[in-house]
Amino acid sequence: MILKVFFYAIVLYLLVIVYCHLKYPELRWNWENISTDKILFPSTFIWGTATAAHQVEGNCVNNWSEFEKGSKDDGQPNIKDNQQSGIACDHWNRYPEDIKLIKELGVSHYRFSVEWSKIQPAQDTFNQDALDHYSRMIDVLLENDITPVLTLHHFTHPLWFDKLGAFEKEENISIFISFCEKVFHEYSHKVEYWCTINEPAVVATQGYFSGMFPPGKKDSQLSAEVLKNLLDAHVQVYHSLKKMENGPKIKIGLVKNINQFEPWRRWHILDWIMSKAVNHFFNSSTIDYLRTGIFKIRIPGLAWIYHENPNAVHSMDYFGLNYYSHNHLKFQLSLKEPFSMEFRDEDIMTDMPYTIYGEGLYRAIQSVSALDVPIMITENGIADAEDSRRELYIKRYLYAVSKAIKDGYDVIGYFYWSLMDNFEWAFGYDMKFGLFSVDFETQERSLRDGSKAYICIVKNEN
Ligand code: GCO
Repeated sequence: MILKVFFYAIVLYLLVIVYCHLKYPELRWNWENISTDKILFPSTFIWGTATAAHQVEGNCVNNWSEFEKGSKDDGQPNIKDNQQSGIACDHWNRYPEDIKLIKELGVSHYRFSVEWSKIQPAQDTFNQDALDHYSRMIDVLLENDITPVLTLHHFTHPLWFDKLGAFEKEENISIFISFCEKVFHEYSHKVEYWCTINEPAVVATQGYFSGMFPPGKKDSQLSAEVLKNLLDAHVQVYHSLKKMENGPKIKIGLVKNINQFEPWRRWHILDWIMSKAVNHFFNSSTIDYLRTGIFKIRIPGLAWIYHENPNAVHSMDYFGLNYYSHNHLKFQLSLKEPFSMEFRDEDIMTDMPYTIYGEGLYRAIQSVSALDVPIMITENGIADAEDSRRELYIKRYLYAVSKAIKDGYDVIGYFYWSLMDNFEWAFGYDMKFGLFSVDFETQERSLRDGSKAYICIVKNEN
């Protein structure tokens, strides 16, 4: 009898593993046999580059600048080596010369974010100088035939909003909506593309699960609630801006980072369960919410939430997809850290803790195509201080985009992250994502060799 049960258990285990293995393959292309030298794109394809206010402007006083001064429970600084964003790339003052750099790339679009704490330094005060600043910057972009793509929330918010509990509290969403309406009122006659919130799942998981981002909390249920509130905030911003003057003709999207979580050992059921649970939290809960209007996270012992918002369906004119890489998770017996991240020897690392995986961008496009709206790649790029892998990265990932278009996916544009080296959040200035390197002593910018691959593809000279 025992033998029989044991036998059936083994068969069942094998069946489940084979099913998972076939249903969720880890796509791998044979790059040896693929030519990435001549990649073609439709003539209407949008080419751009991206930054975010806190990472480039300098002198921001917000939830991040506060966090940069602090340390974790174990005494480690919140930011690597206690770095602080400070004056960053001084983009606030140097934007005219930076726009010349954008021109040099040959791209037609620039994605940037406005800094909420500068525009609304107190709950009852809008700073006209800050509003005029962005207005001028938009004008200079337009004079240079660069189309502005404006992000309303890119990780940062004012300290007064933080003190109110930020997106931990559903009732604070309306405060964010008023800010968005103000900004939309100012610029909607000259900005055609808008991004509501950048990477809600990153804000929620890094801020409230891993504690790597402000407010540095580790509370998985709260993390799920913050994600729900951020997504609801996106939906409400979308519908309220759409009702405003210029709303109907403006394109508004949510920006979401897709990062696939894969089992390290494809025969190990616990690695599968781990990776499925993290994928569910980080990726599919958001996509399902936007598709069905139902937000649910059901991970026993971790987070349990069910919420309906029918307005989430049709709450975007395009989907902003940020994609960098995937991660392999290996189960480990520890409540504190139930998995570790592993890397295969044959994979090429970036300077960030992830590998070069161009196939993943193709897979990400496939998965978000379920939403049935045009897809804009709002971020993709490599941290590569030595500049030894940038060209390879650009060619592989853009090959994946061109293949997706050839296969019928509606990808309308691509923004390289980032225009120039900048403050890479918890990693400080160590990560060099820039097409242009920045000497932070002199603020001098120089084009990296590896970036020329991007220029060639943009100009169709590859
Ligand atoms: C994010 C942000 C960017 C990052 C970039 C590189 O994904 O964290 O949108 O601000 O700098 O992704 O990590």
